[in-house]
Amino acid sequence: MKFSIVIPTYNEAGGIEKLVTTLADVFTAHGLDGELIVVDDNSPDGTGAIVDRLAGRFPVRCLHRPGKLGLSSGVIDGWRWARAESQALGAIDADFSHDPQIIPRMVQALESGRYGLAVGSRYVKGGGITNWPLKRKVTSIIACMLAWPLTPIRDITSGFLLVRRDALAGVALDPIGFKIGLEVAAKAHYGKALEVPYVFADRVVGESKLNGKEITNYLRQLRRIYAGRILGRRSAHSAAASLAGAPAEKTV
Ligand SMILES: Nc1nc2c(ncn2[C@@H]2O[C@H](COP(=O)(O)OP(=O)(O)O)[C@@H](O)[C@H]2O)c(=O)[nH]1
Ligand SMILES: [Mg+2]
Repeated sequence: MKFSIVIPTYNEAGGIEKLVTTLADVFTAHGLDGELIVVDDNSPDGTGAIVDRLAGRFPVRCLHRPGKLGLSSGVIDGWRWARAESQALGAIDADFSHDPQIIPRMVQALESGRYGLAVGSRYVKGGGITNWPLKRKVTSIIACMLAWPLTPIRDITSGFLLVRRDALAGVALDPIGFKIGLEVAAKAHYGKALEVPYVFADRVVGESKLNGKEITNYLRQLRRIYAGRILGRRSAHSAAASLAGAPAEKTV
């Protein structure tokens, strides 16, 4: 199965080359036909230029956006830009928090035909979190619990996922905030989902972009999804964007 994985970046110059080469090695070692799409929001540290230099040697392309437009909207724009042959679309953070070594299992899950969505999960047996402060662990668990009524997926705030492309057909994904995994899990037509355990490691290079605004965005996103469910509609918000069409350069 051919697939495309988006890496959203904002100031990830310290680790992006290592991540691209590591992912390319994983693809080669497992005979996987994966494409990498870095969506860079004009990072002041030059992340996008680094990726452009890697593009000839590795299966990677960079979508340059003009400014910081948000994580979820970056993933959605990257998916729109994915090569036509890819039957699955994914996302992984640029900071090595998500373990690239589980990608072959995620691909296998979709290839088996039993699952339409594979989620890298901290909250199933075998998964976990290292070196996160207690405050962040508690915030993450509460964030997940707020979404548990929506799906059986435990790690609903995970941004590490692979989904069948056809599961997104006609689905209006809301580009708000950080939690693209929640959008997909709550709205896409994927049938069954598999949570693949991994141990989340806090970044060692660069800085987290999660802030109070993103926490508010998450609560707004949840409110829209719950409202959509209650009203019997898939999405309750007019800003929602389907995957059809070219990636927006400004707002989605
Ligand atoms: N393109 C883009 N990427 C972003 C943006 N905000 C965060 N990211 C990327 O999204 C990923 C997760 O962000 P991070 O700061 O590590 O969040 P945390 O893991 O929740 O602390 C990283 O690869 C970031 O570089 C954004 O506004 N635009
Ligand atoms: Mg991170």
